[in-house]
Amino acid sequence: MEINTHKAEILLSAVSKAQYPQDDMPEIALAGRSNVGKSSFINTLLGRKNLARTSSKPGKTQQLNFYNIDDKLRFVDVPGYGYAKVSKTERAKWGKMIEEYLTSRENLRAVVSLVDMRHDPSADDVQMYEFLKYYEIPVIIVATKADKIPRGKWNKHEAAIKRKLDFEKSDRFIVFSSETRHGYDAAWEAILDYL
Ligand SMILES: Nc1nc2c(ncn2[C@@H]2O[C@H](COP(=O)(O)OP(=O)(O)OP(=O)(O)O)[C@@H](O)[C@H]2O)c(=O)[nH]1
Ligand SMILES: [Mg+2]
Repeated sequence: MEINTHKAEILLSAVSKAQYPQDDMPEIALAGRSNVGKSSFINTLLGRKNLARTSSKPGKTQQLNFYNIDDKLRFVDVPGYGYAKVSKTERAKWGKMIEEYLTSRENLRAVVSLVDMRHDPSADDVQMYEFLKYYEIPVIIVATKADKIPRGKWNKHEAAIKRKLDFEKSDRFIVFSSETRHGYDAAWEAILDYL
């Protein structure tokens, strides 16, 4: 499939099913801890500086943001989990919103699940991976912020993440950096494979 990655725009933001776009365009969702780099990943893949809002303040993305890419696919930026300063009520609302999208959205082709390459996956990261496995949603693990680790240590970090996740060999694992754009081609290739 030929995609003009520069032809991208935010389509809409949604908090519930009734607000999702009503068509059958394939969607790729981005999930991960708050501040892990989901919005940066989207911007990098689209060659844009700030289409998806990024912030050093975690918890910035509060809704499901749908991005239309060349009328061929959509990215869905999902609010990050594990942000401590959110109330219990907020967290429950968040959980319901994500669950509703992930378990019922027919357009969904795969989830790009981002983890911070510098650290072992958190309990939330592991839970997300298990959740996706349980619902048989194809998953692409993207280990981001690779620029913050010396190359000589990449293999060690990758192995540690895979071990902690109980990573399935048939899934894709991509080492990524929004700073250096390392992993750009591999990420697009993995995404297009699921469309
Ligand atoms: N060095 C480095 N910094 C990154 C990378 N990706 C993201 N960041 C930085 O990490 C911070 C958070 O990035 P975002 O893309 O806003 O993270 P997010 O996952 O969308 O966060 P929420 O919307 O709060 O869930 C920003 O300061 C980014 O510049 C990366 O690959 N390398
Ligand atoms: Mg974000």
